[in-house]
Amino acid sequence: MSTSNEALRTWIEEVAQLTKPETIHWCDGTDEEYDQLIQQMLGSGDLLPLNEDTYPNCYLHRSDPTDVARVEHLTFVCTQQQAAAGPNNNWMAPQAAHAKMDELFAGAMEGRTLYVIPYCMGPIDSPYARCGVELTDSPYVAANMKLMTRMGKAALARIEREGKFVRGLHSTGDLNPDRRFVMHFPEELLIQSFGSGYGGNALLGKKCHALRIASYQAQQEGWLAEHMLIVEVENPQGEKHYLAAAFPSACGKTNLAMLIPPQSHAGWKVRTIGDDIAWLHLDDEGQLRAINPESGYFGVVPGTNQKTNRNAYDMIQRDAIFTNVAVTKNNEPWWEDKKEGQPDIDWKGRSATDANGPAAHPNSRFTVAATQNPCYSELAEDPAGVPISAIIFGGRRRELAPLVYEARDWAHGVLIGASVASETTAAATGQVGVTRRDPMAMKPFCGYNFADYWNHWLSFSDRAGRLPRVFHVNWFRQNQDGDFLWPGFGENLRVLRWIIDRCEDRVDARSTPIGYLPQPADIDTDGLDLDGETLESLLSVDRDAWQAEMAEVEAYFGEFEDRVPAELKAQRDKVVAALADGRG
Ligand code: SAT
Ligand code: MN
Repeated sequence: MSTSNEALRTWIEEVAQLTKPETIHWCDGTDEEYDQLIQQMLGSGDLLPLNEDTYPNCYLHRSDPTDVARVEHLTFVCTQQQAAAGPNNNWMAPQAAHAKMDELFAGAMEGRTLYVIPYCMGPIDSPYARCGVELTDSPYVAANMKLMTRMGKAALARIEREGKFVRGLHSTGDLNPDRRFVMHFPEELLIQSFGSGYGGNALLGKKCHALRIASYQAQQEGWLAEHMLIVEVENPQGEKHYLAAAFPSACGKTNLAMLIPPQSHAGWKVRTIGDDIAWLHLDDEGQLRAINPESGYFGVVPGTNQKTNRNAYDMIQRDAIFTNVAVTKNNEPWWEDKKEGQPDIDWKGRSATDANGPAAHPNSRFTVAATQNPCYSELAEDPAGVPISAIIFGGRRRELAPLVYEARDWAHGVLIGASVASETTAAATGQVGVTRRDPMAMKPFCGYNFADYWNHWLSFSDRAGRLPRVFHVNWFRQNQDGDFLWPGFGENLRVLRWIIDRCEDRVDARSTPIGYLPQPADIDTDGLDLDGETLESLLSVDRDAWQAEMAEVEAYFGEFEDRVPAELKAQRDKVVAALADGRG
């Protein structure tokens, strides 16, 4: 294979000259090619077979123990002006970054195969989709890209038609953490990643392209690239709503996107459009529409069981790649809270009985094609996307944030999104469980200055006909003993119902300084083991704690100095004033 696109041809030649691969393989995206990649990795030991009877076509990949999560401290946005990247990104001057990366990539693919992976993010015929090409020496990346994106011939044809594409260069390198970098050059639509074979560091279509580079493109072109799931909720009368929700990594986006209605909710249907990323565009009528740029899921495995997420549990019984899980004596994949079997060998390949700590890595992952999801929505392939009724922000907060509340209007919603904070998880290297600001759950993923990004969000109120309503949820509120107050999982549908009822103007709400909260009676708790007092505390607003929160938000905004939009500050001041005088 080759290409009629000269820019692509020249780039591949340049990369080949620099990295010196033994051969070049053009990925065509066929199932036969996928099978060959798997066979080859089984031969090299990159993949281990799992029980063929109980887990057909499932494989285990063990990444290097130092390479198990995204590396935010080694991730850079390299714009000409440092201010364009903003305090929310590590920055390096493009020239310096290029020099550093050229040195690392020199000869890096000697004796290896260079895979050329043309891919399309979004339905192949969607005007909202965007293409890219990843060049990598990792067959694991090639196989994962086949599951996660529309990869191969059709994508290449679109690139040749359009001429424009994002370039991504990746090499696993020697996995030395001191020689590991994920560099983004938004102005050149270029990504370069060296020294990691793991998930978001290496599958460049995902966080690097579909979020960091795409957020930059979106600002220029007038749309939004967001860290959001997209879910379809259908009530027993057949009324459908599409919701987009942003939570930080490993806070349950995949679970919410695949929610199974509890028994108390017969007749309700929930279907998944996407579980991690949404691209949002205004259509000609001013309606915000969402596509999922991905075609597969790279989900957290631990905690997945028949009760917490039966859809996910079922869809990873076949045709899945597992990364860093443990295995049982029977050679089945095992993870904490699987509620089935016992670990024999841990994620590092050691006897699980000798290991202290979890047998599966807390950030171990599955990769599967989205079509394997029992509640997959065909609309994930609709070139026009789905109309969004509500945008939901959320974080992991032990205290403070109520179960659910609604913004007064779009601009207030932007404040709510910009103030999102969450306790950190194992999805990124670093300390777990510390609270950090994570605006729109985009802290690790916004490819430009957050202040400009908030401004871009605010600009939608001038352009859209009917904007979605904005909400905030918190499934993670705890009491003093550390017990969760809300049951979560399928029961979260009860909260989505309130959100939908608000969108349809079917329920009123309590006006509070932080926004609209449900009247307790409007959250259906029938059949839940949840007393009135607990519900009250789930829906309470502690004014002192919120004053402190707003002071923190002000200090956080201060990091962005005078670039912070005046409208955003005005929204914050309004909340502070309302808290102070007790107004609603
Ligand atoms: O970025 S990854 O793809 O490794 C997973 C995540 O953090 O959501
Ligand atoms: Mn994510």
